Amino acid sequence: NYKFWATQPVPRFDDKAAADKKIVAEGPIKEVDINKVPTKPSPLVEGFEWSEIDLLDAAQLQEVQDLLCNHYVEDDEAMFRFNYLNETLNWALKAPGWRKSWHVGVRATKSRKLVAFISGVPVRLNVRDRLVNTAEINFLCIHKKLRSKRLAPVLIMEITRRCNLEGIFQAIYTAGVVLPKPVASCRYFHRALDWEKLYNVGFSPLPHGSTKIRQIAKYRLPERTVTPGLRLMRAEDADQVTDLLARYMKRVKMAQEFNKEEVLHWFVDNETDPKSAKRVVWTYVVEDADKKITDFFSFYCLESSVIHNASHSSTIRAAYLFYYASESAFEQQSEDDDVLKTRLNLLVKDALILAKQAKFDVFNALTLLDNPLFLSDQKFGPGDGQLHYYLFNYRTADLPSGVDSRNVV
Ligand code: YNC
Ligand code: MG
Repeated sequence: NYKFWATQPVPRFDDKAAADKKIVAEGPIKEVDINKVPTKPSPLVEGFEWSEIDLLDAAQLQEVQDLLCNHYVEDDEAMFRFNYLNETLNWALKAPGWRKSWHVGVRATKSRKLVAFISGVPVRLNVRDRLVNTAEINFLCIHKKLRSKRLAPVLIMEITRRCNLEGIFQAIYTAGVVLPKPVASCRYFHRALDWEKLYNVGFSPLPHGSTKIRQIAKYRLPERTVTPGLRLMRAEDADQVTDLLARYMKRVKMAQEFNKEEVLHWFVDNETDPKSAKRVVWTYVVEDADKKITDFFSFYCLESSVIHNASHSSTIRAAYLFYYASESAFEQQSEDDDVLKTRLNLLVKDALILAKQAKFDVFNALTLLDNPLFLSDQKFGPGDGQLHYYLFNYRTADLPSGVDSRNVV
C-alpha cells in the first residue's frame, strides 16, 4: 500500500488525469519554497551517520563499488547481480555538472563501514514540449543486513533535500519494481553473443526441441562489419553527433538533452583501444564521402556476477544498447520500404559484431526508441526484467512504450 510513496509528490495509480493527455495538468505537482528546505539532514538511527562520498578519492570510490558489488540489483531469482566497475561508476556519477553533495552515503558510526548509498546527477530533460531541470537518481542501495527497516525512504528524503537546496525540484529515476506511478514501462530484450557461455551460467535455457549446436549456429555472427564508413567516434565528431542526436531525439516525447560537453562525456571513452578491459562505452559513427556523419550508435559495458556458481566465480559481460541516431529517420518513408527499419537493422547488426569482437557475452536492449524495428530481426528475445521510468514531482500524461515505443527514451 506504499506508505512512504503515498506521502510523496508522485502520481497515484488511480490518477486518471495522467492517463488522459487532454485533461492532464502538465507540470510540477507541488511547489517547494527553497527558503523552507532544511539546511541539515534529519538524524539517522543510533549507530549510523550520514557521509558525503568523495568519488575523486580512489578509496571512497572503491567503497561504493564494494557495496554495490555485494548488495545492488539482482534478478528475481537471485542468480545474477549487477557488478559496476570503478570506471563505470566514474562515468555514471561524474557526468558534467556533477556535485559531491549528491553522492550520499550512510556509515556505521563505529566501524566506519559504508552500508548505504544514493546518488544524483543533473539532467536536462525534455518532457513533451518543456525542458525540465532534473536530478537523475540512481544507485540506491542498502546493505542486505539493513533491509526492510525503512531506511530507503530516509535516503530518498535526504537526496530530495539536497536537490532542493540546489534549486532542483524534479527528478527522473528507473526501477525494476512497480511504484506509484510509472510514466513509461519497458521490457529488457537479450541477444546472445556467446550462447554456450550464457547456457552454462544458467542465463539462457535450451529451448525445447532445439540442440546446443543449433543454438550456437543461430547466434553466429559474421567476422566483419558491413556498413561503409563505420568507425569509432572521435572527440572531433562531437559537434556533428550532438546535432544529429538532438534532431533524432526530437521525435520522442521524453528524452535527456545533451550538449557537446555531455556528448563527449557520455560517448567518447578515455580508453582509445576498443578491446581494453577498462573501456566503458563504445560509440561508432558512419561518415560519408563528404565527411558528414550520417549515423551513430553506442553501447556500454555492465557486468553481472553469477551469484551461486558452485564451480567458479563467473561474470557475464553484457553490452547495453545506448543512444543511436540516423539521418534515415528524416528520409521519405515509403510503404513497402521502411528506410529507417532497414538502416537500423544494418547498424545494429554491426553493433552486435563489434560487441562480439570486444568479448561481450550478450547484447541487451529495451523496448524504447526505435528498438522494436530491429529487435526480432536481430534475434533479440524478451527477458524477464522490466524497467519502469518515473518522474518525481512532475505530472505528464503516460508515455506510450513497448511495441509502439517511438515515444520514449
Ligand atoms: C526503489 N527501487 O516501496 P512504500 S533503482 C524507490 N525505488 O516504500 P525499506 C523503493 N523506492 O512502499 P529496503 C525502491 N525499492 O512503503 C523499494 N522502495 O511506500 C520503497 N535493493 O523501504 C518501498 N536498488 O528501507 C517502500 O526497504 C520503501 O530495505 C521500503 O530498501 C530498498 O536506484 C532498496 O534494487 C531498494 O538495496 C534500497 O532493497 C534495497 O528493501 C536494495 O524498508 C537492491 O522503499 C538494490 C536495488 C534500487 C535500484 C534506483 C532508483 C532509486 C530511485 C529512488 C526514488 C528517487 C525519488 C526522487 C528523489 C529526488 C527528488 C528531487 C528533486
Ligand atoms: Mg531498510
